[in-house]
Amino acid sequence: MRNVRIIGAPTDFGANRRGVDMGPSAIRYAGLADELESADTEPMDGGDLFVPRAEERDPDADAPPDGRAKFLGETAAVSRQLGNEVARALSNGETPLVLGGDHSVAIGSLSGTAREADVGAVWFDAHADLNTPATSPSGNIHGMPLAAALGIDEFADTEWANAPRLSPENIALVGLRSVDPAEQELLRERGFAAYTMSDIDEHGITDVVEEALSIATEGVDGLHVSLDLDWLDPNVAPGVGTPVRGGVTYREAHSAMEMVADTGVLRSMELVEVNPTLDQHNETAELATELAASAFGKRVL
Ligand code: 4U7
Ligand code: MN
Ligand code: MN
Ligand code: MN
Repeated sequence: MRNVRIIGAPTDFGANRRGVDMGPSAIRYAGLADELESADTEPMDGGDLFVPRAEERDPDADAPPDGRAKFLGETAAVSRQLGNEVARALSNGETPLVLGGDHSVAIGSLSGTAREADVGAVWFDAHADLNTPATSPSGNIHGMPLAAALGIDEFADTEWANAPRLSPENIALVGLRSVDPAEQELLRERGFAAYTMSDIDEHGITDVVEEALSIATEGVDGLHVSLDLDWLDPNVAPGVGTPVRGGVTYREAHSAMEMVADTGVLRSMELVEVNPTLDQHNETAELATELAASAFGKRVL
């Protein structure tokens, strides 16, 4: 039986709408542990990491020389902690399930999961999260984690962000519908496997996710799944900070997560960007728990 190590990372300073720091609580209250048990796994809750409050810090205290990355020092501290927790869980034979928090927590998950093994990743998100401090329109680090983990540009020598064994050829982004100009250029130049909502319209969710998973798992030891709840349409996932219309449906999302389970190589996962203050009756957190169960192998029959 798979032991799932739940690690809460209640950040919200990586995003500009406050409230995603309540994500870990909302996801737990929505019944995460029961859902994971129904997927025949053994949930082990490690509690939450210490995360400073935005109110007590100056967002620009550690601003980079060019461009903007708000709360850079705080993000570095959380990433280091989380990287170590993820690596520790893996070395105990557990599967880390990180609960965000905003998507900047992916920096820590990726750095921890790609420390002792070659790892590929699928990024289920409306956004590409490939900005850097110089290209970011917002300065919010939740729009930068993939660039940070890959050491792109200004992130080349931020050692806390580095995911040493994450290979760029094994990254696939799925469900894109809001991509900034600099991100478009990066996606084209570096040749990441990127699938837009139009690709899903045209080829269907199963073909797209099958291709994404085969790219992400080719020749690596394990798969990291980053699930930003804004991947789904805001009609089914209203409780997110940066909703974008035209996302995947409830069934498409489950289908994708079931395909993740079928790879048999899921190594680590995160559920991010759940914002209970914008939600209706905690339904986005509930959805997150159900999708996690599907990814961990829950089946009807
Ligand atoms: B999320 C944005 F400009 N690209 O960088 C930015 F549109 O983790 C949004 O995917 C980032 O929710 C969204 O600020 C980050 C913006
Ligand atoms: Mn994201
Ligand atoms: Mn997003
Ligand atoms: Mn096509």
